[in-house]
Amino acid sequence: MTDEARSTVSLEDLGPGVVLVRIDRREARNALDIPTRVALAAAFTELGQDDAVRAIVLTGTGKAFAAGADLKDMAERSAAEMMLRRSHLQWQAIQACPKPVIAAVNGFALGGGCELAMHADIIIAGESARFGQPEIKVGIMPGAGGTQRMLRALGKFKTMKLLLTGAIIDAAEAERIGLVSEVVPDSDLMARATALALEIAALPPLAAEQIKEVALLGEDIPLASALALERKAFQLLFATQDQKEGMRAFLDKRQPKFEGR
Ligand code: CO8
Repeated sequence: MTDEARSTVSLEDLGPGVVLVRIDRREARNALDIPTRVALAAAFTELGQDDAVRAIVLTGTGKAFAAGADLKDMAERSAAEMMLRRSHLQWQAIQACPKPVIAAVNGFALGGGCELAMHADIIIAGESARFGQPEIKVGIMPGAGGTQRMLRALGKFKTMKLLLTGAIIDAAEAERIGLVSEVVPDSDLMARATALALEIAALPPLAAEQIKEVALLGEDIPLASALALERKAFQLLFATQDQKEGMRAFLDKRQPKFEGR
């Protein structure tokens, strides 16, 4: 990660196996400019390869989780300039992270910010969080997976209403329609996201990675293939020491000690 990028994305240890990724461009409501996106991609690539990391919490700073792509930086760009940014490669780095990711949404998650939250596996929202894909209001459309991830998460009719109106919804509504996993008081947000991450981090990490990979890949392939993928991954976990330890500990009526092997 470059020094410039480090200034908007920082990493912090939250306890055994858990790392916090924090975006801090608070003066721009954490708008995702290029250095920030490059830094996020680098962070997720680095953490995804680190065996000691078992769960990641992603949050913003101040009033926003992230207010979307940086409109100041995009307003006068040509289509060719946008293509040459190849920003899908940065998003892919987050999508490809094999570790469980929890988004702790602390405020506005709009446009690319809502899309960033939807890259996570679990979304915990503070009660003052706001979600939306307002791109249509500035003459564009979601470009980081919003049309597809939201459709898969919410179904057609909730998604199309949000995409076509650009409406911004509150955390309670987001929970009601299935866009977030859980809503908590703002003051409890980081404690709840951290506790959940620590809970997951204490579980067998190879099982967690297989669950994530199979659930996400399986969503887009025919059911019979997805079930076969699930079966193979299930069988593969019998090659791990953690499977032996988990089942023996249950039978011995003791706490398991998982090693991630
Ligand atoms: N880009 C650049 N600057 C921003 C952005 C943004 N998305 N959002 C806020 N800012 C800046 C403001 O310009 C302002 O700067 P300045 O002090 O220099 O005037 C500062 O942040 C504070 O903003 P506000 O005064 O507006 O703060 P409020 O608390 O009153 O309002 C809002 C916060 C509601 C978040 C408001 O700022 C807002 O509506 N922002 C724009 C939201 C938006 O339209 N997002 C979608 C952008 S398009 C997009 O994301 C496309 C994604 C495509 C692919 C993904 C690529 C990353």
